[in-house]
Order: sequence, then structure tokens, then C-alpha cells
Amino acid sequence: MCRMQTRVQGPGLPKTLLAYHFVAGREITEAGAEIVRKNPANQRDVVTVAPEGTAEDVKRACEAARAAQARWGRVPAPERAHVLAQLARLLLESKEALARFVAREVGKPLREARGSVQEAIDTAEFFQSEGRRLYGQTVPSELPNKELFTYRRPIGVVGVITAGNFPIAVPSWKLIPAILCGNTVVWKPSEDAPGVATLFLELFRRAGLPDGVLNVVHGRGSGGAGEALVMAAGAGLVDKISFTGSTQVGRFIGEVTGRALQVPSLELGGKNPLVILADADLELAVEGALWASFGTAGQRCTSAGNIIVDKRVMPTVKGELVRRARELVIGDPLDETVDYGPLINERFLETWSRQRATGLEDGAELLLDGERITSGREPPSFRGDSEHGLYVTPRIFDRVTMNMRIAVEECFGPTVNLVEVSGLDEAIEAANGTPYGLSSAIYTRDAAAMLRFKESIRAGMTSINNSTTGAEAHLPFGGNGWSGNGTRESGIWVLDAYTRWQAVNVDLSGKLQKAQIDVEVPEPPAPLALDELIGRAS
Ligand code: UN1
Repeated sequence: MCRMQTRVQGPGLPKTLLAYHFVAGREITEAGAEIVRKNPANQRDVVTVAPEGTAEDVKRACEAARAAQARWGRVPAPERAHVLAQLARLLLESKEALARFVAREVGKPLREARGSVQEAIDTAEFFQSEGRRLYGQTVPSELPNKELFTYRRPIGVVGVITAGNFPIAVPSWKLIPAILCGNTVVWKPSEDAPGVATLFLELFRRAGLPDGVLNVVHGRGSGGAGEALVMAAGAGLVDKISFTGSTQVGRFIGEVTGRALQVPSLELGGKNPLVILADADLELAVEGALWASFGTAGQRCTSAGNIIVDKRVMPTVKGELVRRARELVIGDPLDETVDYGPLINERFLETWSRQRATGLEDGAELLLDGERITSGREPPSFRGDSEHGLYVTPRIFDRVTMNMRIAVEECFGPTVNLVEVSGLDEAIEAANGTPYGLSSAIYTRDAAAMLRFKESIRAGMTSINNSTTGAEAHLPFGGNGWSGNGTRESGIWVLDAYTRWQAVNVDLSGKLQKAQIDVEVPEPPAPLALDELIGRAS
């Protein structure tokens, strides 16, 4: 176990973590280009410096993963799961320290950061026990003295590419089941969270994972180590890619890996609808809408994009949503009282800023403007460093219709649209009115409406009387349409993403038995003349 390298910063600032690539059990920190990750709540604080990986680094990591795979794949699954049991314990012990680091590196408020570490613990615990199942089936044969079986076999080398908004939970959804199933991994973490990735890797190492099973290369996505990893899959060095990120990049991965006849796991964008019907518990609905839209500063792939409201209750919903959004406490993620922290990076700030003009051009009205918080122009409840943090106030658009760009384009950041409808049918039409289909929610007391919504919504996930966010760690997570390619993460369902079924025939008859040919199939019976039968009976 190494001691992590750190560098002292100026007075009043915590130490900078020095991250490393990890290949075949060796730490690599060659001099060269670096990724410098700054705290989005205080950009003077350099949280992590990581080496920027090249295509050559990725290739070496893929080779190391390939070399380790056969042996790891042969370790009995319950034994592989021992590592996950240790990992779960280590995660639990380190929960607070990890959560604080997540808050510092990506700006997630502490309460949420703790929740996201808990999601990784839940995942480790689930798959620890799955190591004692990983069931195959016994299947009856059509021939005597012959037995049929199915086995789950590892796919081989898995390339994992993750985003910065859930820097430990989402990687855990991929790394943990991939490793449990006997694969080895090359992980390219988000350039927004190289430090969290390093801490997670340290825990895997301490848990006893053998060298070469988990390899890490830091770097950028497009044009960097991420793209190199996808191309490595195209070239056969990697057998599967698992990716969480944008639809645009997901399409590219689908194209490259499709040619290599691989099925990637793609968890992509969302423009998630939250419906409020006229009979809903409005207080609960507004609370849910507020959390779904502005929790995590709107930077979840499950965040609500469109709040679709029956016109009979729109005035109340609008009034309450605006009132409560104004009261949100924005500020330092390490302050336990804040509702949301900064945007994760400048890129999100730019697209979020541009969305304002797009909405106005489309004819939507601003109920809450949503602006960058700058020094001297802080809202009363602000508790952060406005000069050095990427903070913004919430934005609410009114009179949005589903033909507007802002209604159908994903935008990470605290922004939400109000869409007025009349009744359930129109609500469902609006909710299905985007090319995405990740998450969704409906607030109603009417059981028949709940049923209709569940059956008609195109999303992969739906909540009744709860937020669009907050999927539990053992239900299938994933979307339809532009939100993915149909693969699912989490629970037993993700096992299909990291294993291939092998069908085995065992013939103990001592002779060549030919399926379909040596099987006694009865002659078709003579037709039964029902008319005659009925006639005779009467
Ligand atoms: C994501 O934003 O990529 O359901 C994942 C949720 C979280 C995971 C979000 N459990 O909101």
C-alpha cells in the first residue's frame, strides 16, 4: 500500500493530491501534460494534479488488463467477492473522509456526497453477496442421458469511462460488477474527479484486488485517453465499453464498438419530466419538483427538465415553486446547511448561461432569471465565495411548450421549465415529447392515473409521488431513446452487461445422439372431426 503523494498549497488551503496512472499494479507519474483539477467552490484550491494519459498509456493498461484476465476469471466467484466485502468495509470506514473529498473536488453538498458514497457501499454489499449466486441454469435435454447447463462467463477486458457528477457512485456501478464477474478493467475517470478516482482505487488496492485487475489511466475524453480507450475497443484490445456521459459521445462509442461487434453499456442524457396532476398533494409535489430540479444544482442525469402541470393547479404550483426556489441556500458544499453548491466545471457554466438566451428566443418567459453569482451581487442567503466559485442562482422558465429547444435539450445546471397541460392525456404526451427517456415522475392520488402513466411513459425509470432522481442501488438503472442503448446498470440486471451466457451440453449416453434427428417425435394425430363428435353426442 502506497502513501499517497500530496503537495502543500498556500496558507489556508488544504493539500493537493497527486494522482497517478495505475497499470499492472504499478503507479505511473511520468512528467508530461497534467490535469489540474480545481475546487469549483474555490478555484484557488488545486484539489488534484493528475498525469494526462496518452494513447500509449491506454494501450499499456489494456495489455496489463488482458494479461491478468485469464487468472482473475478462474478465481471462484465467491472468492472474488471477498475483495468486495473488504471494499464495502473500507468504504464504510472512509465514508466521511470520502464524502468531504467529493464535496471539495466536484462541489456536491456534504449530505448528498455522503449519499453518493453510500450508493457505492450499497453496490459493493449487493455484489459481494452476488458472488455466492451468479447463477446459471440446469436445462432438461430432449435426449436421454444428456444434461444441459448455462454458465455466466466473463467478457474479458472492460473499458470504463465515467462522468464527474457522481464520481464514486456511478464508477462503482460499473467497476464492482465487472470485476465480480471475472473481467479486468481499464478505467478512465472524469477529468473533473481524478482525486476521487485515486481514493477509490486506493480502497480497491487495500481490499486486496490483485495487480492488473483494475488499471486506471487519467485523461481527457475527446481527443484524449477516453477516446483512445474507445478506439482500443474498436481494435480488439478491449472487449466492452461501459460509459456514462453525453448522447453525442454515446453515439460515437456505439459506432466504433458496433463495428467490432460489441455491445457497449451506454448511460446517456435525459430531459426528465415530472408531472403534477390536479388531484396531487401539492405540497409534496412542489417539494419533489424543487429537489428534482435544483438538487445537486441540477447536475444529475436524472434531474427534472420539464415540470408538467395541470392548468387547474398551475397558479399554486408556480407560486410555491418560485417562492421556495428563491429561498434555496446556495454556497460552500462543506457547509451542512446549503441546498446546492457550485457548477462542476466552466463548460457546464457556459452551456447553462447560453440556455437563457435560447429560452427567451423560443418565446419562453423567465419566472426566475438564474444568473452567475458574482462578488457584490450575492443573493441574501448565499454562503460561499462568490469571487472564486462557479455559483449560479436557480432559473425557472414559464409558458414552455414542447416544440421549444429548451424543452427537449438537456442542460446540466439549476434550470427547469414549466409546461401547462390539461389532464392526464396531454401530460403523458408532453412527458413523452422529448427524444430522451431516462427518468420520469408523476404526482397524483389517482391509482388509475398512476397505472396509465406507468404503462405509457417511455422512460426506463419512473417514480410515483417521488422525485425523478434518487434511484436505489439495486433496481435497474437506464433509459430508452437518446438516453441509452437499452443496457441497464445495477442489481441483477447488470450481470447481463458483464457476462456472456455459455450453453453446455453433456452427453453421457456413450453414443452419438443427434439433436432434433434422433428424437422420437410422435406422428401428427388424425384430424378430429369436431362436428361429427358433437353430432354423435347429441
Ligand atoms: C447520474 O446522474 O448519472 O438516481 C446518476 C439518481 C442517482 C444516480 C444518478 N442515484 O439520481
